[in-house]
Amino acid sequence: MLIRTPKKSELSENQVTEESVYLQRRQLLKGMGYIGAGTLLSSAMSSAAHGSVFDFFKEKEKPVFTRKDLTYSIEAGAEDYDETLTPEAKVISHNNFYEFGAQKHQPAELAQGFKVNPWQLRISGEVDKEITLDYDQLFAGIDLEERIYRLRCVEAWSMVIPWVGFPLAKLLKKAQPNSRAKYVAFQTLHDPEQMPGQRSRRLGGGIDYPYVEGLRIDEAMHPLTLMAVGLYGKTLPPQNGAPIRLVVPWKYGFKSIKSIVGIKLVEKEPPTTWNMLAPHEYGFYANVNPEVAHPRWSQASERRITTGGLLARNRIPTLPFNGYGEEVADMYKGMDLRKYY
Ligand SMILES: Nc1nc2c(c(=O)[nH]1)N[C@H]1C(S)=C(S)[C@@H](COP(=O)(O)O)O[C@H]1N2
Ligand SMILES: [Mo]
Repeated sequence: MLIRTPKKSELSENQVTEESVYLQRRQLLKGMGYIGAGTLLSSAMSSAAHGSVFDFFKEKEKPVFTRKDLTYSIEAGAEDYDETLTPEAKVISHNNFYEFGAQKHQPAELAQGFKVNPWQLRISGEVDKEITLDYDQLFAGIDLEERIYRLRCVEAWSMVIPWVGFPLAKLLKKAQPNSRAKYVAFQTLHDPEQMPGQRSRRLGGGIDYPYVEGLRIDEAMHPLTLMAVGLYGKTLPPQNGAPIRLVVPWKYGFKSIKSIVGIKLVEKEPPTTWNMLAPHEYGFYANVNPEVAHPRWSQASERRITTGGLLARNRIPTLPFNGYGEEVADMYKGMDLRKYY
């Protein structure tokens, strides 16, 4: 087990409980190889000391992955990841999800009533086969994997999160993109009744909703590009983008759009929310790049959120492509990354 666990003295009891339960499960998975997702999930849900946010799932929603035909595998490579995981309590309480408020603590509070079932995700545009997936079809026939990724927000903080999900490529291939499909556009749910930030410009940070994002087709098809339906071995909490969200680990966090209802294959570069809001500050590519400063702050280093609390402000250098350069840098060969920021 190469995952580094923080010293117990650095953690609150609550965090130790959650992480040790989680790490034990990983050990179990590693020993047994593949394991049924249902078994894993139900034992996790009863034994871990969840905060109140998980009452949402206990009471109102069944976990997404309880289907017996699914396998839940640890992606090769994740085991070698020598980083401290950000405690689950932090991952689910320090969020950017402006539809539920622009302050970090607001989504965990204001997203608790969020209904994710029924849900529909539609894949359309330049495809041979348009698809509409219902809540229980979101990963039909696709094995779930665990991927431990760094998440680097453009605001210069970062986390290390164990996601549960599958490569976006597997979903796109089902829709059979045609030769005109050069970009992929994504859209978050637009439901002002459920999302208070969409009713109030102040709460929603001045964004014109729905939140939209986009990738070039090669980025979308890259094996690191993930559709996440869970984290820490459990169903994705609403504040983290339930029931399904994108995770693009080499790009700034705002590319990783949450609670997706639409994926459209298109010919031209699609508009993206933060670029429309402040084009000189946020580009379409948004690859993590310590050498290109945000107009208002440096991107050379980041605050790694580990144990939380004011004393745990770990400043670490930011890596090009967030440390995933070996896998992704080739896609940007010959491009001026200062121009295409
Ligand atoms: N729909 C939507 N998706 C979003 C956002 C948002 O406000 N709305 N915030 C983004 C930003 S800035 C970041 S850093 C990540 C944060 O993901 P997390 O809360 O799961 O850590 O989500 C991204 N996806
Ligand atoms: Mo972010």
